Amino acid sequence: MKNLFEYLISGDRKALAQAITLVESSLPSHRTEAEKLIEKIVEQPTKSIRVAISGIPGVGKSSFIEALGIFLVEKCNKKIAVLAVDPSSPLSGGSLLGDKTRMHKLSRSKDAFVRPSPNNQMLGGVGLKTRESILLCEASGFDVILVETVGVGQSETQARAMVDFFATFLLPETGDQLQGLKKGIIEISDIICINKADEDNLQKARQTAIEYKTALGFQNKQKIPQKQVLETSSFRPETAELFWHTIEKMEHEVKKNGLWAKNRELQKSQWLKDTLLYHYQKKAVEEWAKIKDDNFSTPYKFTRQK
Ligand SMILES: Nc1nc2c(ncn2[C@@H]2O[C@H](COP(=O)(O)OP(=O)(O)O)[C@@H](O)[C@H]2O)c(=O)[nH]1
Ligand SMILES: [Mg+2]
Repeated sequence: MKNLFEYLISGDRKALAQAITLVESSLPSHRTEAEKLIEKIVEQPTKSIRVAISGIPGVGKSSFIEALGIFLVEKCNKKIAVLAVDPSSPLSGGSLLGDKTRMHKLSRSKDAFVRPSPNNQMLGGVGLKTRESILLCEASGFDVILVETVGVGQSETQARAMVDFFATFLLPETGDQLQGLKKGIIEISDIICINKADEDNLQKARQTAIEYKTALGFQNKQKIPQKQVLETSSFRPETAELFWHTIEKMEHEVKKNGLWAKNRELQKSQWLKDTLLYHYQKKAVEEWAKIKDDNFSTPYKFTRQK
């Protein structure tokens, strides 16, 4: 009889779902099994590309992923996996459900796999399980892994360290409220998408795109890959196509000059860091629960003894 690993690499959909559930489980026996499985699959060669789609809730990430995914499946003959990381999911329980319905056609395609990643309270938790899920999707034969993530603080930095290319989605809004955001977004992103560039928003989107292009400035001309600002809309499939051609061009450039491999090494190093953080934080919580001493005015003595 075939085992989970064999079913997984043969592209069996149920095995992939089962394997992701296994890596998401916090039961120690599942953890051991999950680690063995991951150790086995990293030996497999993969040809995948990992792309993060980041932005505030409501900016249109899921709708755009639906348009992009359908283009990739139907026109490029690709197999697409979508992992949605939503750190706010316990609060906005409906949003992941919403995502599935926004990706209605894609989730039913035989060449697509759509999976929300649950929140994990622990530092490094979200990153760890998503990274492992990416590896599982790759082992299962998916060519493109899209990671949908809410662009806030730590989750954004974590997602950046898991992918080959990072796209930030913004709404067409010009003016001062954007100024503070620009630097961080520009640093972290390969592509900035001014989304919902359609209907009444077209003019405003163009204006916003100009602002971001100006903010990118001359320096960007010497960069590899050059950061891009695009006007996108899930109502305009040609913008999903443009998005993908932009990614392909960047992929070609970074593969040519060795940055691709370097970035994958960084991703691996960050995986180690997240794993250590996860491990030691768990240990710290255990230790904290054991400390009965309530005779202290500051907690420093507990770390000084080490
Ligand atoms: N005008 C316009 N509305 C959009 C577009 N994409 C999504 N929306 C709407 O914006 C809302 C949020 O979309 P969703 O894809 O769930 O955003 P997410 O939270 O970033 O994943 C929904 O009501 C969509 O119908 C777009 O390209 N143009
Ligand atoms: Mg969404």
